[in-house]
Amino acid sequence: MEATTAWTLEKIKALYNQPLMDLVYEAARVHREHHDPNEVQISTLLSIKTGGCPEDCSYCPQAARYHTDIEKNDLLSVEQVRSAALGAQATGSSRLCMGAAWRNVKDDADFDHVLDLVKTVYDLNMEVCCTLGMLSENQAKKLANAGLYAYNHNLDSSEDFYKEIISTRGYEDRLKTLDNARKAKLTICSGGIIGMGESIEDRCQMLLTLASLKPQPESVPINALVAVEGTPLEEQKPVEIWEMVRMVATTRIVMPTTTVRLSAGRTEMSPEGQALCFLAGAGSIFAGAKLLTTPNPEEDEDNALFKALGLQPRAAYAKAENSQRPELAVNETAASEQWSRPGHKIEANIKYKELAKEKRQNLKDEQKA
Ligand code: SAM
Ligand code: DTB
Ligand code: SF4
Repeated sequence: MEATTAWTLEKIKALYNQPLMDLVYEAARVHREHHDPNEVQISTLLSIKTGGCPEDCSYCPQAARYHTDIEKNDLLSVEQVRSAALGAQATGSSRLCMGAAWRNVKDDADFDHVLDLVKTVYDLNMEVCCTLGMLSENQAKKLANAGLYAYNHNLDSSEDFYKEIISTRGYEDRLKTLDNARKAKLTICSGGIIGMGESIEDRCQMLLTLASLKPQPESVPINALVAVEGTPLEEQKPVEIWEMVRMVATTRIVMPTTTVRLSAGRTEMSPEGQALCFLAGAGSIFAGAKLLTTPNPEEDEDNALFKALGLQPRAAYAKAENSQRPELAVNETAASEQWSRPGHKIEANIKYKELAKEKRQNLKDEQKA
């Protein structure tokens, strides 16, 4: 099935609800048509400004109005970010996603500082992603010029259910920000959370909205709710692995070229459960012992899993041909050859980064001309 399929809610629900083996088989087939099934993109999250957020997202430990046990932090310095990025890169991450507990981006000194942070990570030849809340087209352009590659802004659920979990902003605001990011030619990372009490229909409706974006998002994170004490959703039961597999597989089928990211909630998943998600089309994870404020599997655990499954890390910019910035793409075959020797990933990454740097320099020169 092509990315151009006209999906409807009924079609997506039928996919989601079919016998699991049929669903996984179909998803794995689509995955192999568009992606290397033995490759995983590793992304590291870094909270650059933690806690104290004015919004009321019911799931979020960083909302100021809930009493959660998190350590609040002002914006991290350039040096703190550079050192975190280098650490992430040395362990195989090709992307750094910087998150701020903001409702929206403001045109102030803090935003100028974030632009410096983006430049810093870009100069390390990593894909740079930010998640900073709502932003204008002009702000998106400034981020793109600083070297931002992707903007993460989740729809979280269906428009109907969204009203139940957040009252301080609307679904339209989310869509508007995605549009602003698109206008700045950023790639889009947008997905959602399951396990908040939403129905299967809500999940499928969210997938329909994402799949109807033109073009579809380059990456879609699927989070399982981390029920944090002190938030209104603290009592939610953990999501069953079968729900996660169904959500990943359905996402895979309705957005065939997208990278589906297994996001929050992996600490509750067994290695076998995660393997089933990779089979069903997940092609990326967030690595590192911490997500933004909550725990994530340790690096050793993930490495053991990748080794057991024979998964290789994906190099930075290897999927740029699927994005709005095809000029950044580096030959994928060359990339996978470089990554094909286990134990040589850092050396390979250096060679690969040289290629990517050259491409980006060309792009900058073109922009100046
Ligand atoms: N403030 C910005 C925003 O809301 O867009 C960026 C940071 S916010 C923490 C990024 C995303 O993290 C949210 O959209 C949500 O999908 C996810 N998230 C937050 N808390 C979560 C939780 N407890 N469990 C799962 N996902 C969560
Ligand atoms: C996404 O979809 N999940 C990540 C990232 N995008 C920003 C965030 C997960 C946060 C989980 C709760 C926490 O650690 O605070
Ligand atoms: Fe703020 Fe983002 Fe958390 Fe909502 S999800 S409370 S906007 S940090």
